[in-house]
Amino acid sequence: MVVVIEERVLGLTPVADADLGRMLRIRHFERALLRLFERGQLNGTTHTCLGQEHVPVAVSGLLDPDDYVFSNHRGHGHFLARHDQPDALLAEIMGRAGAVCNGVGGSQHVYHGRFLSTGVQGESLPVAVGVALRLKRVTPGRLACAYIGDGTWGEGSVYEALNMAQLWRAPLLVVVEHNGIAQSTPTTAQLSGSIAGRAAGFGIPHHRIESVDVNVIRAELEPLVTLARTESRPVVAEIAVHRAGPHSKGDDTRTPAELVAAAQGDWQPRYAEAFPAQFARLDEEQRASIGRIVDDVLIRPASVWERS
Ligand SMILES: Cc1ncc(C[n+]2csc(CCOP(=O)(O)OP(=O)(O)O)c2C)c(N)n1
Repeated sequence: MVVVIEERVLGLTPVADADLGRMLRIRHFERALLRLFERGQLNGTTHTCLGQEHVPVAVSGLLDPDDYVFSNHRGHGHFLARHDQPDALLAEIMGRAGAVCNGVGGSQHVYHGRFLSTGVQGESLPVAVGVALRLKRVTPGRLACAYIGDGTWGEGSVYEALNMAQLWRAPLLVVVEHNGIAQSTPTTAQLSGSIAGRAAGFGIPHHRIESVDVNVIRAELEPLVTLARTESRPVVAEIAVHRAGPHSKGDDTRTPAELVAAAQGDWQPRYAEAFPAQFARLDEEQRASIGRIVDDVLIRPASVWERS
């Protein structure tokens, strides 16, 4: 399918309220988490997806309710783009009543419906291949979508999984959020060749997307998703993003120049400039909504894990 998007404001196409609202909802959720940490109201660790919120919003618009989603350590946006339950996710991260996994999974290990995340790099892909094969047999046309970072291409399990996925024609959509850094290691210092070349080594179709425009990303992804569904095969979508926040909380090792470049690549100020009235309205709506959710979750009792 060829999608032509002509109307642009400051390089961005007009965005639906539902998409921009969800991107801002995730942004305010992540900011709230960092504030809670600063105040000592959140324990453990967390990795926010600041700067990358538009990717799962674009991807989720192409997913079917029966598809599976596999997420990683930076997974709040992946979850919130799929399930609009910020209260249940915040309760999970804080170990409060109403937590999506009774508070035993925390930020990185969430299992809900057809969503599964793991903090162990490279752990999800082999599982996603197995689930994709099951989907192929039982409900043809459905797929497993797995989000991984560029740094995770250093894990051997990624290659074992891609090998079997291609050999067995598993309907697998691998979404690579390429932010150019893995914790504190620049990708240029740890990845030889390219992700495109590595996918090609297995004969797996690959497409790299440079835009921060949610409509453009979705339009460029759509043919790949269709290929995975109709021909039952793995595909790799690599999306260039900027990590607008630290790796986890206060651990940003990038130089001032690199931080400026990351801020300039962030979708948020660009949407604010291109669509000021729409942005201001939705931003205020989501800021207030997440604020109410935080206040509500903060006064909840501790979650209780009941074995079933
Ligand atoms: C097997 C394994 N090794 C190391 C870590 C520690 N760790 C967590 S995130 C991360 C970097 C991941 O980089 P990337 O895949 O590019 O994702 P990003 O953090 O940039 O989103 C590392 C080394 C881990 N979680 N799992």
